[in-house]
Amino acid sequence: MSSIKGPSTHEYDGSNLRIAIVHARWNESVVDALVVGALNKLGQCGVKAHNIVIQSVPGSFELPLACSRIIAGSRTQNGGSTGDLLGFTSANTPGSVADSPTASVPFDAVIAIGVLIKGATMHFEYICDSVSHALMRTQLDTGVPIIFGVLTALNEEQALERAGMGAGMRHNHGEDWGLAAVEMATRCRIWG
Ligand code: DLZ
Repeated sequence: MSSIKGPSTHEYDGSNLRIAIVHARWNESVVDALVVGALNKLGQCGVKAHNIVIQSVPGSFELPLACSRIIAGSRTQNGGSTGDLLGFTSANTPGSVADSPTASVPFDAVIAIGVLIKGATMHFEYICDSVSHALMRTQLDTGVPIIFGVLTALNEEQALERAGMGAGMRHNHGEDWGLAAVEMATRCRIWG
């Protein structure tokens, strides 16, 4: 049976947009698939490879601060490498798009990607709650759309399915996040 879930698709032209992807490294194989899904959609929407910056952080708990600093850094830096924004290198980024030299142009949107899988303790609940609230607060404080690419899965199977890696559902939610980034970035330019 087909599903009614998900946004209706409306593709926007991303050829003038600058997008950052910030991803956690916990549950890395699933995260990598989601990042590739997002990259594929960004590419299909015309976002140029040199306008996509990828940074990683240890776990999902670190995503909000990283998004905040990356947005602030892109507003103040004067050229140079995006690796300077957080002091990271591109060594552990998945997919074919690595950190690239950038102009001093602010990001139009940031996609925050992480995979939280429930364990035996309350860790999951605390991180899910704090990360979702902090990402929302960061996008409202900065005015830059932050796409919520954090899977909050009750088990590994749920996470794999949502990254297009499961036995059943093959949809990769990273693709939705890529589309959402381009749409929100475009709309925010129009709204001013
Ligand atoms: C500690 C932890 C645990 C138990 N589980 C996850 C997870 O499923 N997904 C994830 O992205 N990160 C996890 N982490 C790491 C925390 O997000 C964070 O990196 C550490 O607590 C250090 O602040």
